[in-house]
Amino acid sequence: MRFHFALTLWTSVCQAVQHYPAAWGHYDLCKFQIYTEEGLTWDYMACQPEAADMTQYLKVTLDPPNITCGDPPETYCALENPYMCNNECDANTEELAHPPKLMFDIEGRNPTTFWQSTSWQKYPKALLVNITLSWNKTIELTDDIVLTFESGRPEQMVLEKSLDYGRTWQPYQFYATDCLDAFTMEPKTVQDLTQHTLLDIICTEDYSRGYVWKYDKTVRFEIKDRFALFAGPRLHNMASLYGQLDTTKNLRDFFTITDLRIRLLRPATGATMVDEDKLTRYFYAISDIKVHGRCKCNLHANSCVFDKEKLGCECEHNTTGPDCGRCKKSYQGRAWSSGSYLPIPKGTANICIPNNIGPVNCECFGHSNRCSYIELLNTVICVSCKHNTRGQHCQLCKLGYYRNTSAELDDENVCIARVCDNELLRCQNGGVCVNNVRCSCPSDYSGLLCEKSRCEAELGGCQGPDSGAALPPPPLRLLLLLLGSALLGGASAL
Ligand SMILES: [Ca+2]
Repeated sequence: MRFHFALTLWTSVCQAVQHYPAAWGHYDLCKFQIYTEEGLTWDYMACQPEAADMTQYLKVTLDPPNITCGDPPETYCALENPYMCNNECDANTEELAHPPKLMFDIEGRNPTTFWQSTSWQKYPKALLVNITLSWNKTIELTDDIVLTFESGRPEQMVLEKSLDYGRTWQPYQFYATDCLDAFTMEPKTVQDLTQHTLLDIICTEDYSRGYVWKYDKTVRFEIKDRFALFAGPRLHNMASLYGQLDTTKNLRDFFTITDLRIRLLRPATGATMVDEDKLTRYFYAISDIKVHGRCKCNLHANSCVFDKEKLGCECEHNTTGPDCGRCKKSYQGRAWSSGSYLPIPKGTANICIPNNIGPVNCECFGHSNRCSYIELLNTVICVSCKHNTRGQHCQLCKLGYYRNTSAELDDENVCIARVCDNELLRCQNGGVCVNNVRCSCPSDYSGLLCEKSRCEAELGGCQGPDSGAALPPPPLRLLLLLLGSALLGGASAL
């Protein structure tokens, strides 16, 4: 079953401006057709599947396997009233059975449907139940995990996660009526966390205390409060969160799971003493589990399919694998890389490129930092060349602009508008305009419009007729000086 609409191909018909759908900030599009001077081509973007109710795609396992009530049939008493014992459980009667699947059906109608465990008949041996939810696929959590208990919230519980399909487990959060007593941990709440301690594992008493369970039945793992540490209280600045997720692997991994495990360690008792005569008062019952998230596709897919009981990304950008975690066989021209949320809002696709294209850099002489792979031509071209350039590597000048021969290819002024004409932009000092592209200057002048005298450019000035030539060469000057001195001496003697 497909839970995200298929990629919509949207063709731009406007040549001058690239149009993108309004929702581009959500990374919901993997590629987009644009019009370049090379024709219609793809522009690639980072993309991810829409978040969804992930409980539709999981496998649930209970340990011990026979912990569900009703085999043989049992009668339970109410926790708040030990004399009200009309709760029947019979695994073989549909109306009285409480199988695990009732934790994931649609709630909101009466009566509430729930899974229920056997009672604490083996007291004082602990009533331990592990509920494992497996997706067989990495998923990224996008909202709070919420468990609804119909039996009173457990007095001790641990929520755990796995990132390797259940091989290893890490705690997500501890829950207890008394954190110090149960786990030797100081009680904390999610509000105590900061950006720096966001990854700390805490024990909270917020969801275990009190006996008013009829009105407060939920146990929560607060994903959104943690997001809010970066994105603000109403998650209005998701850009900040995406930026952090992009650059901090630990943060990204924190919200990523393949499995969840709910370890129920002690049921609600509603008192400090356990009523050993009425152990049928104590059990676990869960009516609903909410897990909201999206398939992790490394920003290379915008849809995820559930086929043959298995989730898989519909990979784009020439990637493959359940998480789009590698390049297709014939697209290994450079190392695989995850897409990036940056720069916001479109991100970077980091597509895989063909093997036979050789080492391809997005080489655009500094006039663009974006490239696009054209499958038809099996080549990579620069997209959106700036500074009046164009071409596969932005190495040519746009129509109406000319190559400035005095500038290097990576110079911002490499392409300049018409240099000279015979009306407004006349070549000076006798220069002649050649094809409007350059002035052909007389030998004494240089510059774009022959406006510079070569004398000015040379150090020490020019040897012109009005300057140095006024003085005779040094030996003749010395002779004249001596003659003058002799004449002046003679005159004074007269
Ligand atoms: Ca239910």
